[in-house]
Amino acid sequence: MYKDLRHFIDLVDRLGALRRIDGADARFEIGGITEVAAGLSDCPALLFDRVKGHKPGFRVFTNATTNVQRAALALGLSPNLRPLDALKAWMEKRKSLKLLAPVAVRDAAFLENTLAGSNVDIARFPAPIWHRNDGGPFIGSGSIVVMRDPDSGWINASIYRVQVHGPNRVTVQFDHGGRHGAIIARKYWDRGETCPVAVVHGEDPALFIAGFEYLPDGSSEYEFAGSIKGAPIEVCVGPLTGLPIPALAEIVFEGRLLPTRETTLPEGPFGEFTGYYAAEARPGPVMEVTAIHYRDDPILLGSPPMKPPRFHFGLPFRAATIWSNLEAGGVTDVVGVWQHVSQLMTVVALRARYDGHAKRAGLVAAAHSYMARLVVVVDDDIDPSNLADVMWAVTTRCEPAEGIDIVRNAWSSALDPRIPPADKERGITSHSKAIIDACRPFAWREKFPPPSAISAEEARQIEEKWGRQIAARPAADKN
Ligand SMILES: Cc1cc2nc3c(=O)[nH]c(=O)nc-3n(C[C@H](O)[C@H](O)[C@H](O)COP(=O)(O)O)c2cc1C
Ligand SMILES: [Mn+2]
Repeated sequence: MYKDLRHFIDLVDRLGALRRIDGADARFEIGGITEVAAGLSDCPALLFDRVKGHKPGFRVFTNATTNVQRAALALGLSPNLRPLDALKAWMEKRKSLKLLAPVAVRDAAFLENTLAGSNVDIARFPAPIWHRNDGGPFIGSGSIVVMRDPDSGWINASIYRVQVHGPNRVTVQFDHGGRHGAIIARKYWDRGETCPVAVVHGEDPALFIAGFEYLPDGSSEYEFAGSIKGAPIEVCVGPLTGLPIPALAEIVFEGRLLPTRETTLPEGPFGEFTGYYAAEARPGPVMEVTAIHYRDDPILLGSPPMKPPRFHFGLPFRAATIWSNLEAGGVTDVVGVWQHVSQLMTVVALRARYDGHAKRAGLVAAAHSYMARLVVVVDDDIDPSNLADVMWAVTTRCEPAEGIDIVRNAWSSALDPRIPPADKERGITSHSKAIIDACRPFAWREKFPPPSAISAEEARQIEEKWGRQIAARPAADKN
């Protein structure tokens, strides 16, 4: 298992999946190159150095986990698993994870360099303007924000975007008041205090994953990341905030989050994972950065939201959670769950055993599908990770007049581009979901026309025997 982000980058390099890019501009170019690379079928990871106007060695790493192989690597799974097998392996590993408390160490790599007081200057670091109409540079696109609950002492460390506003000022964006970071900050503010906070950039990939997971309040992302790795996260006390900070992190901001009653700055707009700008600039909570610590030749982990199907994670982690929810709820015979279009569509594959089984699965999956308007249930001969296969089932096994149900006022978000502006102004953040039953109708499934294609097993045998000849191109292919 990798030790930190640098080690992970080495492993990616050894897989042949790393591209080094020198001389790009943090203004639009790093974002543009990241987006183009993420659209390629092999979707390489990128390490930017010699960023225009910045010291050599001050680097940005993007597309860290955007394909199946690197998402598996970050989870400590074999990078050679096929997509659905990798997701299943994660679902099973996740179920059996034992939370591992972090361990305190005295010395931290991030303390190699410190800028404090009037020397704090965020502009030293190449913070990209990721998309053309963003409100400014975002140094935190995949960075974790660390806070301590003042009542219980619980440490929360999850991902919220961080926009740069000046040499020592950033904003932190909480999507809604239920975010753990928002709940904790409010407790300090309600007592008339500022909230101690650390923003950790260039964190361990296991922390990047943990920062995205929905964990119950009181449960620390540090513990979850430690359990992914099978070794506790090493933390060192931040000299200014007293917060425990991952010792091998690349860049650390320490400071205080100011009460929004007194101080805000316009946050956003920011290109979202739906492929749109969901909102204009809005007042956001301000962090005053009182110290910056960084390793020699620091690496910023950047993970800009991009137009689907590009997504931060090449394995749809939340499909693994839905799969577990189905099992925990007693829905048997689920053989796969996947999400397409950057989480905006959920597919469940199962072996239907009784009438209503598929709909039961569809309803549970819909309940847990954040922002997804489409939930599809398919038979077990369909690979849910293969969108072409899924659409074949939808177009041949589902009679729309019978097989599509609409659930209204269901879970979405203010980021949803299709909620009318007037509704959003009234506080509406829900939408409707179509549950598409694309399984063979249960009552006459035995009479359903049999598929004509060869089985997956036969296909593999043919591949083995004839594969080289199929793949060979004629030597004189002039067309
Ligand atoms: C790359 C990335 C960027 C994210 N940006 C934000 C953000 O700006 N604001 C937000 O509220 N959630 C954001 N999220 C989602 C949260 O990190 C995620 O829902 C997490 O579970 C919230 O943690 P919490 O339950 O501790 O609040 C982002 C997730 C990822 C992977
Ligand atoms: Mn949390």
